[in-house]
Amino acid sequence: MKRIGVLGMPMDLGQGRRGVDMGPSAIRYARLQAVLEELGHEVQDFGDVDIPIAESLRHERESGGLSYLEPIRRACEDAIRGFAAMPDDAFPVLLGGDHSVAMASVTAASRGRRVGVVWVDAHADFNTPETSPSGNIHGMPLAHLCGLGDPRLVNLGGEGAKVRPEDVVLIGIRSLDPGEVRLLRERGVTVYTMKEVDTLRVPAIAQAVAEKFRGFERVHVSLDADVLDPEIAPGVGTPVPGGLTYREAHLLMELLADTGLVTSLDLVEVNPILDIANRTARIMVELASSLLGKKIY
Ligand code: 4U7
Ligand code: MN
Ligand code: MN
Ligand code: MN
Repeated sequence: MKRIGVLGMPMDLGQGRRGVDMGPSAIRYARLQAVLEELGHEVQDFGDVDIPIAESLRHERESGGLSYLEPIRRACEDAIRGFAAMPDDAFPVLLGGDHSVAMASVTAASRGRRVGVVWVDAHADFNTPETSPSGNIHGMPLAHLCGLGDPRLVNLGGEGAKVRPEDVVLIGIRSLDPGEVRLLRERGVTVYTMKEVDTLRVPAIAQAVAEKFRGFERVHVSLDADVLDPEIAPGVGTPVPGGLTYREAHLLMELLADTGLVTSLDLVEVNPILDIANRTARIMVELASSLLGKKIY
């Protein structure tokens, strides 16, 4: 039994398409709390962090090539305080919102300690303001967590990097910008693209993750809905064909659960406006239940 703390960040300022701010509602509507309680967990929902709507922020749109940097930074600081209000033994689950919100959850997970990060995504989110082709902060959270990029984001929740690049594993990758490729190689991040998913298969990758993070007190899983194939998860703003199948995604979560190492989770990038009958939110809830110990037999 885990004590699960849910926090919503209805954030859409990190990217250009409206609707992803409704992700937390869609995931709750897909019965996240009930599903996790049925597994025997105690679940407390801490509600949503207050996030201003884009229309009210026209004056803060641009900041050195980055869209909405200041309001995103403020929301992340608020969320970090929200996580700090959870009990010490809680397993935090963050509901996004676009992926910029992971700067808050991973910072909260680290709290000065070493944290392993499993970033399950079609994208690496390893752009800096210099390498980003879009200026969208949802393409940059992992780089900033590793200490690269704009100091206002790097120093969220405290000075400096929160994660060592060598403590990051990316899974499901199939869309990288040229600057990201260079930075990922230079910093020694472990990258399992879809090619590795196809050739090594999920069990070997999960095994490698377990070995890499053995002995870690903190392992954070950041699950971007666009890692799934858009055929099964259409409700995302940046779909890329050729993603994880339904079973590959579940198996990955089941095997990560078996490691017993995971201590926090993000469910991000669900965009209900682009979805079909809340399908994407429902899969994300199912995946959360696999990661949190659902057993068939
Ligand atoms: B997501 C992109 F250019 N790399 O930086 C960018 F392709 O959180 C996409 O993974 C980022 O959904 C996608 O804007 C961010 C683009
Ligand atoms: Mn992402
Ligand atoms: Mn993505
Ligand atoms: Mn996306």
